[in-house]
Amino acid sequence: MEMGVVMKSTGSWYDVRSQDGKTVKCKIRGKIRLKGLRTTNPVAVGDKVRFEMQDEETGVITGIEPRMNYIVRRSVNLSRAAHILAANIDQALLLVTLKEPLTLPAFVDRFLVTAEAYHIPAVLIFNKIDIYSEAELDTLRGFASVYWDVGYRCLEVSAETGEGLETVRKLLANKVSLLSGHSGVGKSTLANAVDSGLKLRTAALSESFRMGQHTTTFAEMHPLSFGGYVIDTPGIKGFGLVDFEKTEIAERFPEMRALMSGCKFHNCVHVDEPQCAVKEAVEDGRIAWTRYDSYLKLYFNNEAEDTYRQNPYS
Ligand SMILES: Nc1nc2c(ncn2[C@@H]2O[C@H](COP(=O)(O)OP(=O)(O)OP(=O)(O)O)[C@@H](O)[C@H]2O)c(=O)[nH]1
Ligand SMILES: [Mg+2]
Ligand SMILES: [Zn+2]
Repeated sequence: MEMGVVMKSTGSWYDVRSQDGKTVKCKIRGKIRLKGLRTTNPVAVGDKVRFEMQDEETGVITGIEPRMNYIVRRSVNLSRAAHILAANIDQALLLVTLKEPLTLPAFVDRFLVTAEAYHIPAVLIFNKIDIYSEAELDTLRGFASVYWDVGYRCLEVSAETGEGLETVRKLLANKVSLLSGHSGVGKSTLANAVDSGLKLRTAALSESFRMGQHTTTFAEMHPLSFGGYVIDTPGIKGFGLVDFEKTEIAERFPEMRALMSGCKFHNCVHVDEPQCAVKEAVEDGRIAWTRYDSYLKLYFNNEAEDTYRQNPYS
């Protein structure tokens, strides 16, 4: 028996990197199920697994080590089953662009709420800053300041010009980092730009639209030449939450969590209760209305909003 880490999962085959650094194609033997969690993928990228060689080249996964954490999303339109994006990650980097393509606050907030739920530090990477006009940069910075104020680290970068990439390298070094964000925000391009040893496939937006699919089609973990790993993932459209109690949602907004004890009612859900410290903070601007709006959408399960068409920044 050997131990390894799942680097890639393509349906029924998994690339497992063994401790001596070789990659073995593995299948799963029988049923591997985690208690409680109904997922479309029993084994995810980042999972530490036990495997046995079956023949010279291929192996069989016989068990998974307990996960330190995992980040999960619910398929928005399909089966609504949970999909584990990755397991055992140190941090989640969300790439955000306000154009080409447009990323909405509701999407960012859903992602952050999920990361909070699994206690995974999240960083917002504003990529493609080379394509913004001065006025658009102002809008971008206003948007970023909302998250900065809450306590999230925000970086402005350009995978194209190289701006900000040294900071990204420092952030990634010796950690396992998940790269997430809509299709076309530049996840694979950024990975290639920080580590010239990586040769991930990228494509212009128009191309990937024409192809009707994402350029990156499977999550894959890549070792970085300067230490650590990045997990490049296919772009996601919507981000459905999994298994949340309604009363837990506000706790996933750090700025609401900090004020909740000031609400008159201990079971306040910050919707229409009187003397609600959260609503008061929204009214006087200490909590951003976009964040509160995202909270309400989550609270009322209004998922369609993730993909609406109008541009709230214009
Ligand atoms: N101008 C500019 N273009 C960029 C930047 N980063 C990426 N791009 C371009 O954006 C397009 C999409 O980049 P990808 O890296 O394929 O995007 P992705 O997020 O990996 O997309 P999926 O794999 O479909 O999820 C490509 O044409 C890149 O060249 C940037 O900082 N500035
Ligand atoms: Mg990609
Ligand atoms: Zn309240």
